[in-house]
Amino acid sequence: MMAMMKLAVLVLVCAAVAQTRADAPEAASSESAEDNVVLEKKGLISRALWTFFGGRRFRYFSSPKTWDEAENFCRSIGANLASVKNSLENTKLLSLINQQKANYTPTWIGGSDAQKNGVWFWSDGSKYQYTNWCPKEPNNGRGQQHCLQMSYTKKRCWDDLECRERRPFICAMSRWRIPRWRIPG
Ligand SMILES: [Ca+2]
Ligand SMILES: [Ca+2]
Repeated sequence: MMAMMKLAVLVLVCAAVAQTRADAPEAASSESAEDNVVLEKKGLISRALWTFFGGRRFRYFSSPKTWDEAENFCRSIGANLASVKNSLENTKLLSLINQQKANYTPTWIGGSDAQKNGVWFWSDGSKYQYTNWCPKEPNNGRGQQHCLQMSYTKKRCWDDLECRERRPFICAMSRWRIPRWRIPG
């Protein structure tokens, strides 16, 4: 009899745990669904507006910003300025730029050597490996060029440029996250 009661208690406890586990994700998702609606209204996180390839989503934003402003903007929607892992990705990003602007306008991506000149990193923390620098770039012009623009010159290669210059930019997100922080106006 005692054994039966213990078993019954155990079953109840298990059921309660299972119920709690089932509730938790639901509560979280309904909360983020509200954020989702706000963001979607602003057209920022509608999946249709992002291009999926190589396990990430990419989007070109045409309004020119400084590199820092662009990176902050990307972060505010759960992304970073795009890193580029290989030549295929580089080509895909160029086609994104060209879809929006027929003339392959120079565009910020996430490379920077602002911390130590000549030591480049990606703002999303991924490994800096593939490069597509233009001939004689990066030249750190006037000792002040620490941010990476792509689609530079007719060769559509990479150049280092003063970070305060304003360029369109490409954000990339590795996972589809629902941002919970404030969206920039
Ligand atoms: Ca530099
Ligand atoms: Ca340069």
